[in-house]
Amino acid sequence: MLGQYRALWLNHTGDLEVIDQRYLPFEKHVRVLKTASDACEAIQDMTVRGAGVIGNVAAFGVYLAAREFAGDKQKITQAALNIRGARPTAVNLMWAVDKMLEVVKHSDDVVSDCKAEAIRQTDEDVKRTQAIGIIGTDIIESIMTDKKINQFNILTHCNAGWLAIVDSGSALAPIYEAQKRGIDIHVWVDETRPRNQGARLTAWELQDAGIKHTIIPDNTGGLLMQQGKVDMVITGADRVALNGDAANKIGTYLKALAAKDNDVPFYIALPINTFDFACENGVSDIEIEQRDQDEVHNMQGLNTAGDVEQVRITPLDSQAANYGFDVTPARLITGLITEKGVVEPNKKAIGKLK
Ligand code: RI2
Repeated sequence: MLGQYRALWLNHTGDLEVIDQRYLPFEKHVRVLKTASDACEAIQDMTVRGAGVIGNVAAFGVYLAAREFAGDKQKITQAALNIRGARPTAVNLMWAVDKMLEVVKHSDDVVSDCKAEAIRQTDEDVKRTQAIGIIGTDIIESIMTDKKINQFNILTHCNAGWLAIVDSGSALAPIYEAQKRGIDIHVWVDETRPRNQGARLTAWELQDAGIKHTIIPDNTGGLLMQQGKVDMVITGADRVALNGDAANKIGTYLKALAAKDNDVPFYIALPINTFDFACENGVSDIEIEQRDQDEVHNMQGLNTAGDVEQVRITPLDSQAANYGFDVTPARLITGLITEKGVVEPNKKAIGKLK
């Protein structure tokens, strides 16, 4: 298995190796990152993605800068700030770089201390995701008991699995834990246009783990909820504000609206470093990334000869808009599943986690 369920690792020369997620599920490529600008580019071009893994690659990127600039704190800091600006929405990126900058500031052995801190941050994520898995699965079990059902249908959007945060993901962590507990679980996988992280990455992860799943076009969830075919919606998050509003992949908000209208529990799973305690109001204050319109115009897939090919799917002269994220208001969220337990989406409860 690629990366043994980690999306990134250091190789024997101290370079960072990452699974190049742009090629999955058709091809398996590992990309080697040797410099801070390699790390920055890998975040921007979405070689790596997912809030947690973006944070980890950023942290290792600062270590790569420390190595490249032989401990020159001024140059390392400039490189770290470039990485910090690589993508605007996922707050784990800023959180990780700020921690690294603290290390840079106070260290007498910057290269080795940066390396140790990046490893520590990544290892901490493993523990966080495992706790999220256990807490989330307890919720699944209690819904199953209440509804007296033997099979659990869960809907997820985008990819918040081990490719997104090591090593069992945020939203997918309870699904992996449910499988371990022998729960009969089935996952509705939103394809997640335009980059198809659901159809390409979540489906790949679930297939690899032997978990039952069905890929659905993004607009299918409402119908399935009306028909009683969804017991819970769970997604990851890129940034959650102090008031409980949650930024996640574009389309999440519409799923939350449909869930509310159909009394389906809607949970967001996130490690505590995905909270932005300085952001009072998510809907008005979280910056939404806008990406190149070519991601909407073009799709990549296997042609009939079995080769990966990119095709244009829109009229040549049409314009497209490509907003990467939306913000789900706290009032639509049933609960925030964190490594410290289930947190109510409001300022009072979130403020206690600071
Ligand atoms: P974790 C993704 O964005 C999605 O919004 C997804 O829910 C999130 O990152 C997962 O991150 P993108 O980076 O919460 O694919 O699992 O644009 O860390």
